[in-house]
Amino acid sequence: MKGKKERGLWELYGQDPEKADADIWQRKPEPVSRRGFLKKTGLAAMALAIGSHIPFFRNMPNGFIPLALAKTGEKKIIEGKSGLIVLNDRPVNAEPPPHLLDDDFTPAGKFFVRNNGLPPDVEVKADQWTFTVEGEVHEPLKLTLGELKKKFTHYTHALQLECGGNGRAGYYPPAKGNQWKFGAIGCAKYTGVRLKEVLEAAQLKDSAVYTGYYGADLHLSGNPDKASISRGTPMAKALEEHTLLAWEMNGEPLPALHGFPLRLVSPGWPASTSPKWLKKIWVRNQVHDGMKMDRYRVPRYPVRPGAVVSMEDMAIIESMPVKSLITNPKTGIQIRRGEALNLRGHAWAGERSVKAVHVSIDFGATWVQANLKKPVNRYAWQNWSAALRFPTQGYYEVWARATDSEGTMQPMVVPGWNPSGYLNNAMHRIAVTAV
Ligand SMILES: Nc1nc2c(c(=O)[nH]1)N[C@H]1C(S)=C(S)[C@@H](COP(=O)(O)O)O[C@H]1N2
Ligand SMILES: [Mo]
Repeated sequence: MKGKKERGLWELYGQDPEKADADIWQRKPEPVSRRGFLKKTGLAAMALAIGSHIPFFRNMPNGFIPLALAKTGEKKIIEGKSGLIVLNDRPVNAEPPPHLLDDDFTPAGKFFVRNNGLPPDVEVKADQWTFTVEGEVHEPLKLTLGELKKKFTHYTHALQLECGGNGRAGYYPPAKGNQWKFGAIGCAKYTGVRLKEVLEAAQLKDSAVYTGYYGADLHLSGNPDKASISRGTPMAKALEEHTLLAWEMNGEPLPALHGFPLRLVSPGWPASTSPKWLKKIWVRNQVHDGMKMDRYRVPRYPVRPGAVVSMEDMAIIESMPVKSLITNPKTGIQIRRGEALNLRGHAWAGERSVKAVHVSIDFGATWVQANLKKPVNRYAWQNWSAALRFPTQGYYEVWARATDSEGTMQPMVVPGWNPSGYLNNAMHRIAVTAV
């Protein structure tokens, strides 16, 4: 029989580390206060609830809920994806817990899926897939994927794609939409051609200012005249070297859920600007006004949580902000005191690069600089690692914080509330017990 001490923290409290990120942002104190923990905020009460002494207790921010006590979430499974947490099954939306994102390049089987509508049944051979370039161009194009592959130079880049709503679950009052935690980010190697070269072949008119993208997926209503989503970007983003019309992900044809046979990748921007099952590029003489162009916006100035903000006061999100993840170990690990814990993770910063990652084991009182690699190419996430030792036995948390090339740091707490819950780049943390 196992003694109480040998059973991990997680077993003791019925927590599964894979689910433990659910309330990592401290958004809801209720589940914890129900345990009578907040009422008796004392070292003894907290240590009792966690089942371990907390060496850096005095550094803990007032009212802070230890990760070990965070509320748990639900777990379901979807086909072709191992261990992803399904947030919705119609449309399909699923994300991996952070420790599944440990690979340098995210395999398709672990890559988050965000669908706004119903994916098409692609019946043609990949190379017979057609798409058009129209609007503010002198030479409208209708190309097959086969022709695209023949006519233009191929490039392979590792590119980060993050949903604008990644981290939405951290906002309070809650925003409508998928309650993404940390996993709506991935960095895969995409092979394709530069959108720039295709637009040049179509000869842009001077009036071209914005793109509008259309995919072959159906609106949830089934109405064929309605797009599920149709977003675009200013011309400058479309003309960047790393904006690819891609048909391969990690050396394989794009999987059905990720846009087979052709998608666009606008790296570093909200992934809603990276259409899957691409059928049409409409070059616009104004900001595109397609489906959900009114979404993916944030207030131009800080607003009170829960505020109603008018459309004039909202700006379209462009680059995603600086962020990092701890992908090894998995939260909830137990180690021997004095032994080195090898930490690994990734950091990225939208259009910028990451210049430093720091980690803390004392609730942010002191920080140690991690080893940080350069990106393999612009817009790839950067790998970081650190070896940490824990001075005494007890409950610790490892916090990670990235700083971008302009000196902007990730916030420790959830940043500015916004009505649709975008851009939560608060630090990631894991629970560690030293024995
Ligand atoms: N055609 C089409 N493209 C789309 C979407 C969609 O629903 N339909 N979702 C967008 C959003 S909001 C995101 S976050 C990314 C997700 O890409 P992934 O499913 O390959 O991770 O695809 C984008 N491209
Ligand atoms: Mo998204």
